[in-house]
Amino acid sequence: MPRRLIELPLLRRLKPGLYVHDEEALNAEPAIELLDAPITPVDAFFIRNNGALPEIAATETWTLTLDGEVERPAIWTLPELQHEFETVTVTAVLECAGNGRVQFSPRTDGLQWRLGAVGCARWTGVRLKDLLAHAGLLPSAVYTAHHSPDRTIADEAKAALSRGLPIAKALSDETLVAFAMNDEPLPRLHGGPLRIVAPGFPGSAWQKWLDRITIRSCEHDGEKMRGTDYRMPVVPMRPGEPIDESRFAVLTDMPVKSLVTAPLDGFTAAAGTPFEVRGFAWSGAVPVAAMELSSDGGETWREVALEPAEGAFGWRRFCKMLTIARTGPVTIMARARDVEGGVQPLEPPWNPRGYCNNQVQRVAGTVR
Ligand SMILES: Nc1nc2c(c(=O)[nH]1)N[C@H]1C(S)=C(S)[C@@H](COP(=O)(O)O)O[C@H]1N2
Ligand SMILES: [Mo]
Repeated sequence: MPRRLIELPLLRRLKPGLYVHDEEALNAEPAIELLDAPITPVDAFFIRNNGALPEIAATETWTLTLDGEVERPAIWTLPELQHEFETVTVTAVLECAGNGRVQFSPRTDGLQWRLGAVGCARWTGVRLKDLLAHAGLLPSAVYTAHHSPDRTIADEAKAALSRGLPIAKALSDETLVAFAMNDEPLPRLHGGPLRIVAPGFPGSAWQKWLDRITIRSCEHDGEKMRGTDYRMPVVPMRPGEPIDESRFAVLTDMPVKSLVTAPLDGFTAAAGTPFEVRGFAWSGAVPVAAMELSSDGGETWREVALEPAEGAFGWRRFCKMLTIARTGPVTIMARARDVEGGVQPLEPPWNPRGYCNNQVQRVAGTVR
């Protein structure tokens, strides 16, 4: 299918240095060192597509329809949205639920993401709740359904992804219909002209190329909302256990997590000489409380300071000078804790599709 591969040079030009997992649907992630900035630049931001990139007509002719369980269905062009509703900016982490999947053992289906399917950006748009208020939600409204023109690679008739939000999340202040990323028009690779921004929810809930929102009276059951797609077992499962899909629930808030952006795996440090350990901590709905590092295989942990986030859904930087006296191999371990006591585990809870791996990160190096 050569017409899809045409997009690969575009990706290489716009995002040099990303590791491309899949050329047909364009899935790519940056090396960890590219994530060492408080606001992830667009050219370092991962891309996740479940289908082919859609053909996008000019931004000015793009429309968003809102219908379903509402009193007054509506349709807006992008300029109309921008003029009729207040524009707000939210800084938020966008993370694919499959980020870190490669660390699951036994291996699970799905793209074998390393640790780079995450970034923190400034998202600008209108509040979804303002659009819903304008249309007037009926009492029967319980879920949103989001639609886009992108189609599955194997089947042109099938939507690549159609996800939705519980109505409470749709009505939250932070949930946007966004048209800009890092103060620039939302790039096409990130869903421009319009996408959902659902801070704290997995990336799959951040529908790209949004052209219709239908309000539903039941949980949405669109593409990638059924079976084990972006759903987790309600009670933890053992590998090999039979799958009972009725005991799976849609992924909502992401767990507490952190990323060490320096030093990198394979680093060397001089004995007795300080070197900097730094990175970010974030979580879904429950705020981050603390960040801890260990350099002795997890025997002892020391708390390190976290800088304030840019808003409730941004990530928080930590920077700590470490000095290790003894020469030989060393592993730095990092874990964040949330205000409810949730902490990154040593082993991620295994699940059939490899979602939500928030295991303690290990960075191995040598002290000389
Ligand atoms: N229309 C559409 N929206 C989508 C997807 C998709 O395949 N199609 N993928 C989702 C998933 S799984 C993720 S992780 C994020 C990734 O957003 P990004 O490509 O801007 O990083 O987009 C989400 N929105
Ligand atoms: Mo994702």
